[in-house]
Amino acid sequence: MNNKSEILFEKSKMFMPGGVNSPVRAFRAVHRNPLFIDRANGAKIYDIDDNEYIDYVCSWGPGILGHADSRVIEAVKRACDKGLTFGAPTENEYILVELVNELMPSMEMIRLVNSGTEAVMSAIRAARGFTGRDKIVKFRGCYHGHSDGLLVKAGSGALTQSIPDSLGVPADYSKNTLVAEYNNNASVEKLFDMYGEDIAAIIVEPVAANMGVVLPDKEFLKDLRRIVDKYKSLLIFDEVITGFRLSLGGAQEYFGVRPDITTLGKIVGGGMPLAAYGGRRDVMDMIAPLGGVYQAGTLSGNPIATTAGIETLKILKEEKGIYKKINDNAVKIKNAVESTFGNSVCVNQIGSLISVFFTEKRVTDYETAISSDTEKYADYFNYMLDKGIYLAPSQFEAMFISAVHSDEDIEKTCAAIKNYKA
Ligand code: KE4
Repeated sequence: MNNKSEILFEKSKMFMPGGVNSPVRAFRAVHRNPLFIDRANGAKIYDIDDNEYIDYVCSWGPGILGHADSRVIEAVKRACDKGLTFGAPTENEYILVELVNELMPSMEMIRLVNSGTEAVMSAIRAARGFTGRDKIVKFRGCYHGHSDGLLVKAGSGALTQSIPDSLGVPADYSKNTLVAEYNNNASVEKLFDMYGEDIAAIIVEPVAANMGVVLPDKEFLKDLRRIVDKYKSLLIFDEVITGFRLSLGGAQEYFGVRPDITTLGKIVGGGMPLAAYGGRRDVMDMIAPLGGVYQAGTLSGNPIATTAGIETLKILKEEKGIYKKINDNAVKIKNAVESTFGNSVCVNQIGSLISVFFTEKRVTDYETAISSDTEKYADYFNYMLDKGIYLAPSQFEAMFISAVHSDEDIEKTCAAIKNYKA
């Protein structure tokens, strides 16, 4: 039963829009009220009615080590005893950015911020400040946080709620955001043929994960690099999801394509509100107090969040076997889904990212992603939830697998999938 969640949801709706602090959490796409979570440990989360679930949301990506990893928790507890925030430089910030640079050498200089949205907003401003150009290119179905100029044909919750272009964003803001089609370099070339001299940057999810998981075609990313070089524009990899997940060096290591700027979030903060942007030194030299691109933040790089990030990255660096384990588990789930549903679904999986699309088409872009039957997904979600398996409450999100999903968890998940009857 979920009585306590139901009661708390009714009360929460009185003081928070939709009773939540981020739209996708409201479970609206799956036609049920959300569960209020009391605690989590390892691969499990527990709602306030004390129901246990195997968690494949992992807080939308940060939870690569599983919930409440004791090493991270102990480090955070020790850091808390020294004070929560000073508004001044700390050694932790240096330790974290040095680690990020070691793992992602394209990030020659890095600024820490508090959310992926803030990282992307700042990266775009840096690109515009560096190039002196106003336009940016994004891809339909990709989501880069909720800053005004990027809420154009956005994915994730914007797609789930069917508001990919948000109210409240003045046309003046979005007119500089050009939209291309994912995996369609011709659509990018066309925009550059028309506006090339005024395009500051392309921003791309190197693996799209906000229209569900959509893999880049073999030459897609390399060709974006070619196009930006031709027009002296910049290439921004939004690695908020793929960073330290697709590999220790992220998608840029996995695909061997070097961006000019990278944005990070989620794993880099180890579950705390911490994100980052960074890249070419000549671009980042534009950032205040060095250059004329202003960006600031009261809690940026705070000692608690940097502690969680440092501990998380250190563990990932020391335990590289994690990647084979989480990737292999994703393949097991993919195989279970394909053997159950056959051609009635499209399963996109890369590394430990996986999405099940309820469509017979191959999902390679926004158009094919939205051909999915979201009602069938909702039915699948509810069936799995009733089996104690917590999936993303939206067709247009990813499943995330952690290092501590046990063989038993995966077997239980695959068994539930195999027993599903639409
Ligand atoms: P945040 O501002 O939510 O930390 O990060 C924004 C963001 C930027 N770039 C990418 C590629 C992202 O996936 C995100 C946020 N991801 C969503 C899940 N698809 C966050 C979940 C939510 O909005 O509640």
